[in-house]
Amino acid sequence: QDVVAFSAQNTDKNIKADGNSRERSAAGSATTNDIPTLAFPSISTADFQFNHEKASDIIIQKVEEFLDKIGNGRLVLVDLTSGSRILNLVKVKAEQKNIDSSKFFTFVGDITQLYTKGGLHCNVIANAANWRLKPRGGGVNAAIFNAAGPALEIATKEAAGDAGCIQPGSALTVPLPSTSQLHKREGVTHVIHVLGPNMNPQRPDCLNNDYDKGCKILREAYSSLFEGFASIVR
Ligand code: AR6
Repeated sequence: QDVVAFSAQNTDKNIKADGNSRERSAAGSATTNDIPTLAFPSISTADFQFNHEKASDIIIQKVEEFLDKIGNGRLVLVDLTSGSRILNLVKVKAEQKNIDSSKFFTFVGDITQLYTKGGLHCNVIANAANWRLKPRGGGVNAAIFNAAGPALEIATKEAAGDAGCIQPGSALTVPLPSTSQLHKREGVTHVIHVLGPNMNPQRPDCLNNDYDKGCKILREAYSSLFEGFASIVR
């Protein structure tokens, strides 16, 4: 994947950012950095090959549903590049729906370096996990486990208990020990693992293009994720 973290452009945009800017690139001030914030990747739309149009509709629908339930918290959809199709689809749809851009916005950057490289403090980050909650694989899952170090693996095992896995459509909130680099460096106190629907025949539980099931599971996945964040905020 083409990893473009934070460019100079991001900093410039931040300086110019106003209440109407849909894509924040750095949140900056001490005040905004105290706001409980969930950064989340677009679940299922890369390795799991879920349709982007459908996924973007679901993200918007679920964000609208949950914005009132997260108190003063914020939701931020993150992806690695400004050319991200899913990020741009969501950005346009959020504008069309007039969603409050101080409560929900998109952000370009690596979810494991949002604070140090982008100035955006997110106390909670979501992971697009695999069903065994294993650090391996690629994508955002590997990036988060790598950045967090072994503390996340241990805490994840503890939180998952005997089952040791999660079902598609569900989420697991894991408090991140203060020994983890991701906690120390980025101020991340919780990781919420989310398992989305899979349309990739090379991965377990492929739905073979059954989008009735797939959309239902993706909606459940975002509900579980946002409920997990709401519980942390409360
Ligand atoms: N920061 C921000 N966004 C990222 C990063 C990052 N470091 N890395 C990837 N993305 P994916 P899925 C974006 O494939 O489709 C894993 O191997 C990416 O551009 O990570 O749900 C797991 O183990 C895309 O928009 O997750 C599972 O087996 C989004 O994150 C499987 O892939 C999700 O891409 C899950 O597949």
